[in-house]
Amino acid sequence: MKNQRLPSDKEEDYEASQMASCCWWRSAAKFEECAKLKWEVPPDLSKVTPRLKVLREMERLALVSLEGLDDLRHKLFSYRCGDFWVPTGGFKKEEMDIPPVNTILLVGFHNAGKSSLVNLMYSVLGRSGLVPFAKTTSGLGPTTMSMEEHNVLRSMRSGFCVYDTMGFDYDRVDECVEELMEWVSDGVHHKQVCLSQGNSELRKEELGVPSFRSSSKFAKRKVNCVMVVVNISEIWKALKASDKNPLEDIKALFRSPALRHCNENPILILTHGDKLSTEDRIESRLRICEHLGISEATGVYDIVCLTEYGFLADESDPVTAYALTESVYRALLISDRNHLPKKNFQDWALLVLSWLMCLIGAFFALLASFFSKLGRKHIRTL
Ligand SMILES: Nc1nc2c(ncn2[C@@H]2O[C@H](COP(=O)(O)OP(=O)(O)OP(=O)(O)O)[C@@H](O)[C@H]2O)c(=O)[nH]1
Ligand SMILES: [Mg+2]
Repeated sequence: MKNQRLPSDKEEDYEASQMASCCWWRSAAKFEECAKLKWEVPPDLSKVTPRLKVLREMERLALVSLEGLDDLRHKLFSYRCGDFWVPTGGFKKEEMDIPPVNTILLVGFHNAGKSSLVNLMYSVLGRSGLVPFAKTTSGLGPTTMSMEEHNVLRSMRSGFCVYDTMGFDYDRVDECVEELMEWVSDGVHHKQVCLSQGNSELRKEELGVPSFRSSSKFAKRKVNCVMVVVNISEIWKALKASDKNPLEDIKALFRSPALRHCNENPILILTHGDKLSTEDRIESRLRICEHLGISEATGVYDIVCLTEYGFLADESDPVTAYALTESVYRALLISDRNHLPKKNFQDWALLVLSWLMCLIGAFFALLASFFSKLGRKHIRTL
């Protein structure tokens, strides 16, 4: 659709009708108020309720999407890891420990839409058309069985990669959070099996033993930023049935100490919004953000991965395409802000010294236990 040539006035009409169909929030109650507030000088900030903030944020995305998408996409294309780093703490860039690529980890519960989000990234950022790269689920079982590294720009010079992970289980949140801690503290690699999730032996078989063995050859990546993907329609349905458990589980995941390692707050991606009415879609976003204790308008993106017709939203929906691109851009800003200085000689010396102290401590503990046993034996023989 984007490649069709139309006379300029028809092109404008087409763009206007296309925008109208993408701007689902404009039919919301209070939208008029949002528009009125825009023209108020100075704006009365006491009138800006959380609902109006969401509407304003959606309007912002719509406003910049047509002009800004190509610009932002170009920034991602030419991006090299560390480009968004800003000098802090008196260090030079070459003194910082900047990896070859930044790693964005997608996490969420089963069926949230993580793999669909990856496919949408390929489509919007990698201009791959509608070729699905990540396998999505249609049945009951989890589809993504191991970590999958994706270079969504499909470029050899890409400065970031995206990791699709296996969906978590609502019944086993504690285990999931523990495993997430391991991913964040130890790093992740392509084809890494998610062991705490269900039957790991079965999973190894499904992955194929040779590929499982060779998986250790894939580069280990430090997680630089996390995106939590949430099926907003699932949460809303549970809330309507007075079941707060899924919302609590999302909170346990979102606020887990593991995610505090990388950045202040993970980025929140809300999917499946197309399954809700406009009012429910806004209301559920407000409820989720309030429960998580985060702003409803910053660092949160409502991204429909699949339209009601089963197609990827891609560029035919400029607002979705822009929101997706901005979420990746934000993830890279966060990643580059959190690089640490390289270890210097003093750090290495301290590390070696601490290991040495541990060894000496263990040696003396061993000696103590040996001699105490010897002493007891000696007393018994007397
Ligand atoms: N209507 C609608 N369907 C979606 C959306 N996102 C994903 N889906 C569908 O939801 C189902 C689950 O999507 P996946 O992308 O496989 O979810 P996942 O999080 O990768 O699931 P696991 O790999 O099992 O953890 C698929 O049938 C998708 O087509 C969305 O925004 N709207
Ligand atoms: Mg998946």
